[in-house]
Amino acid sequence: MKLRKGSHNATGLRFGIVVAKFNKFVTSKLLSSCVEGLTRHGVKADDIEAVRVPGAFEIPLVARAMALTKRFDAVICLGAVIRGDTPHFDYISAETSRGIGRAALDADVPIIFGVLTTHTIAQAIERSDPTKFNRGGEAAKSAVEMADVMRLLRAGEEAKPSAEVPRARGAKKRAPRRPKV
Ligand code: INI
Repeated sequence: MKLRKGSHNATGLRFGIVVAKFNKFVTSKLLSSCVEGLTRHGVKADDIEAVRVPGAFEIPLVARAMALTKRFDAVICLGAVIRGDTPHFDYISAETSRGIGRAALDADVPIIFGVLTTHTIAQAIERSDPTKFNRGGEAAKSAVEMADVMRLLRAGEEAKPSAEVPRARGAKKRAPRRPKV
């Protein structure tokens, strides 16, 4: 069995970040922990590009556009959707998570869901606290791992000759091609 695992060394990899301005008192902390996390994994400041959007709802479109440029090994989405008294939270959080998932599949690039969806402001503050478990730092770690997993898989695709793919049972071995003269 071959076990493919992404490493946590991201030297030379490039990352895009999309961060929502809504609930900035939370998202600014997510952003700083995310950048710090990437840097700790060896990413250079010049290899990180961040784009601000009004709110979480706008994240998927921009994340998709960034990923489609193919300039980034992974794109990280940061935001904070906090429940209020109306159903607004449900619409924004559902659309944001669905859109981010779809964007990753459309662009074929890892897009990381670093968007907090919390019942209370206190929960959002706790999850963005740089001294505790912080979603921004966690998103950076996931991005580095996913970028490396995809790099490994793609390198494998290029390197693996078709003969290594097991033949279906009963399939005949192909005669070698005669060289053209
Ligand atoms: N955007 C957020 O990022 N978080 C929220 O909690 C939020 N709430 O609760 O309204 C929010 N709304 C704005 C939304 O994301 C869009 O920016 C807006 O609807 C314009 O499209």
